[in-house]
Amino acid sequence: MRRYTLIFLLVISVINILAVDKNNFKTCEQASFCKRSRNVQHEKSPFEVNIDTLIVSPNHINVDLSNKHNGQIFVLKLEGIKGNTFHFEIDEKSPLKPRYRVVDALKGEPKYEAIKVTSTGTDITVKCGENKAIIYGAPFKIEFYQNDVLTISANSKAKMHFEHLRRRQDSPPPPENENEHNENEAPVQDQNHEEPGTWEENFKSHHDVKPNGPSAVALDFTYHQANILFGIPEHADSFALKTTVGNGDPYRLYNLDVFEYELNSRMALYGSVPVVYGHGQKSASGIYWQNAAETWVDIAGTASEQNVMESIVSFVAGSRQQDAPSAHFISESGIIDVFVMLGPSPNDAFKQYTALTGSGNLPQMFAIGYHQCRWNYNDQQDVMQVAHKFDEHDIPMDTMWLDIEYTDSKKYFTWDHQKFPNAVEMMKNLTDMGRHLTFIIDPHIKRDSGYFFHNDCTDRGYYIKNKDGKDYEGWCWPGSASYPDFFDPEIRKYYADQYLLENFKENARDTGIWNDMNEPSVFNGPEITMPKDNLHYGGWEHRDVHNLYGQMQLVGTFDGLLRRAQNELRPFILTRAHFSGTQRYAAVWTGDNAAEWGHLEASIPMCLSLSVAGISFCGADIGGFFGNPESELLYRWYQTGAFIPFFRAHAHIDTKRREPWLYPEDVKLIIRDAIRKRYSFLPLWYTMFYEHERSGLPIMRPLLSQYPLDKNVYNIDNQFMLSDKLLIRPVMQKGASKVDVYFPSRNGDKQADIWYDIDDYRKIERVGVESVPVNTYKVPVYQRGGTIIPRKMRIRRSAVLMENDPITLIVAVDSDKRAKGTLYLDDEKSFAYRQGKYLYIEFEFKDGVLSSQLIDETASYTTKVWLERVIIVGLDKVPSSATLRASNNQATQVEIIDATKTAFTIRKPGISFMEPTWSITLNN
Ligand code: NBV
Repeated sequence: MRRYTLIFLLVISVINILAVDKNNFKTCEQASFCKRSRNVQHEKSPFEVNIDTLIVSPNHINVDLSNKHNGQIFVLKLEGIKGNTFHFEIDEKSPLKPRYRVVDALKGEPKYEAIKVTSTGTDITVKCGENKAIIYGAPFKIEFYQNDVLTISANSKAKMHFEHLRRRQDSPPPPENENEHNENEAPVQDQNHEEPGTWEENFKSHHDVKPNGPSAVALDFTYHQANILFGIPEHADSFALKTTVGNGDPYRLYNLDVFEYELNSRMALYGSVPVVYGHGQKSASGIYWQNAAETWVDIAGTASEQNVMESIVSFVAGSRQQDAPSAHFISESGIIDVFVMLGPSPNDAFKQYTALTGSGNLPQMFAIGYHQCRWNYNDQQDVMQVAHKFDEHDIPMDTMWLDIEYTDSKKYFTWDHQKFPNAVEMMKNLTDMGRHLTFIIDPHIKRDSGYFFHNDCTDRGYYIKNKDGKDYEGWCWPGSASYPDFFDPEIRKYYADQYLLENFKENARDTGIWNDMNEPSVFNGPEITMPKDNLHYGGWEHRDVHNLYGQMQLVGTFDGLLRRAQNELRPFILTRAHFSGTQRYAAVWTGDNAAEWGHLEASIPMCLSLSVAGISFCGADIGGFFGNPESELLYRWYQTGAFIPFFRAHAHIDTKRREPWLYPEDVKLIIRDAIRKRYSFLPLWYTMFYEHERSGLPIMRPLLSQYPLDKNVYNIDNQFMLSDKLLIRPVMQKGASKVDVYFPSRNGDKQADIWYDIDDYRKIERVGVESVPVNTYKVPVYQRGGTIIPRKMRIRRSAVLMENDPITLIVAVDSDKRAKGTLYLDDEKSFAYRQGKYLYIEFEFKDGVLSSQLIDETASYTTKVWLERVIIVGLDKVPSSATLRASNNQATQVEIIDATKTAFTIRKPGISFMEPTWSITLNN
């Protein structure tokens, strides 16, 4: 009997190892503000506009709103922003104390635009450019029109909820004069009927004292032109959001360290970006809900969840019209602070979001190469051996990574000298190989009286405080730990200083930094994070700022790395926690996934959601963090990861070593091929990263960005585009010998683009699904006809060493036999490009001539890079030769080689990319 019990317990524990413990995390029912706000049900919103209070300014209006149920007064401010965007805020008119407003998410002050205001009776119309917002007075709602098309409305479902700050009935009476400004306070008798959890809340053994009482804000948005909604990373779920109303919990945004996270889940994960886009055939739009407190988003009416029965019933009833999709945002505190982005195309909406929150900085070239990580590389020798093995097996690799075990007892900014007696020499050896090192620095600080960082933070009062004003103590890797308050500029400065070489001597000016556990993760805290009643700089509760904490650490790290190299090198940082604006500081990875096929598949919708939310530099642990990937899973993961912006293999400390050469030779060769393919596309990647910084458009894109009219692409999660050039359909099923690839339509009907398989230039010109055979090496990737892609075909040990290598251009023509493309070149590491030290080149192929010219004529850069070959794909005839003309018009004949039915090569034009203009004419 006992034996069976033991086996049973063992089985249960194994099952547990593979699944998230949901009991550690709240449901909406258990988060009292979510429960209260989600249940708000009004036939008619109690909020009304007090039109007499309207004040019109050149860029904005202000007007009071009142809640007819309790007499509370609020102020609505609405303003126009250049580029089809509106912003509005709703706050209490006379709050008991100020409510939190998010800092640092926006990249700066938005560019406001003049408005024209008319008002009739109770309603107000605010015109801005071609767009307008109509504010309806009673009941209150706002409609946003893009060029006269109703695109988004706010509060049309009457879900607006605003819990004004109030005093608790049993609290001591306030000092006499304090009440003077608050004549609008709620009648206290209401409080007798308040739900449990309103004034204090328990979760497991944790008690939240809620000194400010209820403070939730909520509002619904309807996307009138949309069929699907997407956004709100980070969730391990489909790209298109599912209907949650009447169907489980809303999506949750609360930065959390979720151990062994589950797929197809709306549970919160490490990051939160509160932006929801809507898309339909007519237009796309978005709502950015700027709030850093715990937030839930309830979704209704999305096509992905359209119930078949429901459609039959509405068809029979004669109304085929489905309700437009809607998103109901619910946050625990703060104000209502909303940006309405009116598109009208998906790419317009993505750009509107990055115009507000910024785009990612162009990384150094090494950072877009391949990263080799595991928890942990044991010592200095191990690191160097692995680096050398990559050379031995002829596999490129740019960065070795060190996880927490390199430190002296998890004290960051120190090294374990037993294992790493000479870290500086190790870094130098890597640099000599053309490689880099990235190491981890977590935010928890070991409470150890022999640790300078802890002593400084204690002496100077740099730690986050608990509700009683004492240094908060939690439990994390080092044992008892405290957390610096990165919201305080002085503390950030101190923290940034720790990265400087004069302070941290065993560091180098170009190491990358990995900020992990920055949700923050607290092993013994409520929901594995920090208590909400903890206190920050400015007296704000942790409740108000939680989702921003990790980002404020990044602000410090970024500043430190900049100053470490005298502002000469672009910092490379990887972060786990993220929020709106994180892209300005760091790359993001999707945390602790598992060595399972489902997790490989999930990496695509997860990175797509991050990409449209501004965070283009995204990736997932190659191979899966937990567990041991079988060979096939590992190589399929490498093949997928090679086409995803951040390309890093990583593994849990308890997993078997999995460097490529530890697998059978044939598997190693497939992995090598995938990594080498990545390196051959580095010039394209680098150009895409530059263009992302410049335009704000994502690098990795959902198909709807290029094919907005094709409804079939709206729910595709296993294909994506890189820029507007490549279509990727990775192989993500075990044992697959073929995969279905969907070739999208340009007009929502039969109009196809031409595609060329990047491996053999096979041409595909169709709309619909094609079953493509795949062998172990095959990754179905297609270049869109009409594009020109730069590649480098001489693969070296690292990206850094390929700097001066020549370029191959792949010209893939469209149905008019034309194509266009770009190439960006600079020193691949410094900020000199911001002073005009770069070349940004445009290529055009038309009427049998390939020409090159500078996009930015004032920029210049001295480079050794030259044109090695041009492969022209999709022409019917092979020319006899080609003539190259440089800017001085001197003509040289160049040879045509390797002609097949679909492609031929112009051999060695040999022209330098410093040549401002040149052309190659095909001769018949
Ligand atoms: O630092 C150890 C790990 C790290 O390898 C991983 O990538 C992070 O997501 N870290 C989390 C802490 C604990 C994981 C169980």
